[in-house]
Amino acid sequence: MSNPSNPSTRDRIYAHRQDRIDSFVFDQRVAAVFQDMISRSVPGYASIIGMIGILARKHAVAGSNLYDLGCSLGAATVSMGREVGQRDCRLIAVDNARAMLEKAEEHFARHQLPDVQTICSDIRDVEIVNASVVVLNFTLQFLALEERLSLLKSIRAGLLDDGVLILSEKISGADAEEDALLIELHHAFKRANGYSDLEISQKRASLEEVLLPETIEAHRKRLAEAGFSRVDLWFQCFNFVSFVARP
Ligand code: GEK
Repeated sequence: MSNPSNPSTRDRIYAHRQDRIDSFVFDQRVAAVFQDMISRSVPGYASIIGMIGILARKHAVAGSNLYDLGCSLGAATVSMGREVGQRDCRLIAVDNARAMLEKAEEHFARHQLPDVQTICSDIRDVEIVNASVVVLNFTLQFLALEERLSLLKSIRAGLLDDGVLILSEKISGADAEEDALLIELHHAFKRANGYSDLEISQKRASLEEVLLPETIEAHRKRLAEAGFSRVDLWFQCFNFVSFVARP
């Protein structure tokens, strides 16, 4: 299962013992190894990216906007662009980490997607309009809990009647026992992908106050409160899930 990637882009950020673990930030160092980091850390990441393209193909309508909020290197945007092809849609990729967005722009050029609009901004400050597809692929989890509902409401307000929100999140289990099991399985997955126990524990400490997972139930409740009438869970592997939510 390990992924013998190019040594220069291999994620080794937490490989050495650090005296002090700072909170995780999406800086240049992370951007340089992000592809390797997310592939070896999120079970099913490649499948989710592929399926976002399939969902976009089903829901994208001509003349509408497709948003990738917290796009990182733009993998979901590329997947949508590939599937939506000649349809007259605008792809909009947003991230507040300049280092990520610069790499995303290179990625779009390499994939012949020169028309993607990139916006370096906090996703809370971007107005969602005329949207047939909105993607939050492992991004909402980085917002403070009290900021999540208003973002979902503004996405709901900007979605067309037949539009969809694709929301992927790291979750916590419904009770302590399930949570412990999911975490244990996730760590086993990371170990199988070549991360050491030291890397796993230091990364976990750095994310402690930055990535705030919630239960599936909490997500369903908030999505309903934001005005989504239908929420379906279409992917789960361990503590990683993805929902498709409709107005
Ligand atoms: C993928 N979707 O590969 N505003 C804008 N961007 C933000 C904010 C914010 N408030 N908070 C976090 N980000 C991607 C993976 S990574 C997930 C998403 C992970 C950005 C942050 O800069 C980073 O690029 C991204 O959200 C989260 O499909 O690293 O676990």
